[in-house]
Amino acid sequence: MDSDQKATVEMMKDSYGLDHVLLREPRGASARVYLFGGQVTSWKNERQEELLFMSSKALFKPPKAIRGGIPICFPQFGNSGSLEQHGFARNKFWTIDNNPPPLPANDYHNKAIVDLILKSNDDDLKSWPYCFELRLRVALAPGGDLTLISRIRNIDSKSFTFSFAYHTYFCVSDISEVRIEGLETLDYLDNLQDKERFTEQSDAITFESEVDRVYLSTPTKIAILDHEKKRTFVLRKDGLPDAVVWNPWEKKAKAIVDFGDDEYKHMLCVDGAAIEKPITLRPGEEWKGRIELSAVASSYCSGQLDPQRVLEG
Ligand code: TA6
Repeated sequence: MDSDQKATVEMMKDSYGLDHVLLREPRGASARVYLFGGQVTSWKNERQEELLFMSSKALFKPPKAIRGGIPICFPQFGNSGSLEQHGFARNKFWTIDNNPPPLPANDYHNKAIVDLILKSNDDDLKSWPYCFELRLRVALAPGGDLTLISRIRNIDSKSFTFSFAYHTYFCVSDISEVRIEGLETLDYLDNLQDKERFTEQSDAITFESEVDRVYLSTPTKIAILDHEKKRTFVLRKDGLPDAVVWNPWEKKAKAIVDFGDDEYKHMLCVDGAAIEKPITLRPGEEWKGRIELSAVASSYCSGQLDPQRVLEG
């Protein structure tokens, strides 16, 4: 597509018969959003490089969640109580939202956009007895920035409380050459040590073994620097105070059926999330949580790039 063309939104079916939407912007970037799970499964830059991790063993067989991309974790992150791990939103079929929130022209000029919705049904009510509407807007901007906005409305007659995460699998060249900037000095809950609370001591997060943490009260912007690819992912978030950082490393990777034994080397989950302080909505109230992902060239090589500049830019 050349630059004077418009952004496009195409309904497609994959080889498994699953419906998805292909978003393309004029300079060639694209994103795929599956109606199953309301899940972004692909985000490519103008050079058709895949920026999100998708396991080669991912099962596109509902109701099993697709291993990769950006699964939506709602109404819970984690596995407490009667709900399945990370809730049921990623295991359900969503539909195109025919009554989407307004599209302010200046926000969405020439962006490729799809609006999806998941409404509570009788089956959901058995495991989570609250009526809700979960809307997801996915917008691909000229140049390739990807925005996800979720809106959760309580349409019940009683309040409910939930936690939420965009469980984002970034594609990285080599996890041992990746660092995260923006979480230093923060407290985190360590899922590998019974969710015990610690304070991050290092001036950047690097990876030599399994990491499974929820960083608390994190900044709006987090940078993920891929040294080998000279690429920095910038995650901007609103309404999502926490950030999950997860890499299963070798032993855990081998134990996950829909995950290749060596794939831990090429992925890193950094999730915009609301976990420490679950959100309570009274009847009629709505919550909104947003992430914006961008991938910028970074000449980060032994300190040349000032990560702080990326975070402040
Ligand atoms: O903190 C991230 C995490 O909860 C890990 O413990 C691991 O279970 C990961 O999510 C993947 O979960 P899933 O249900 O997608 O296999």
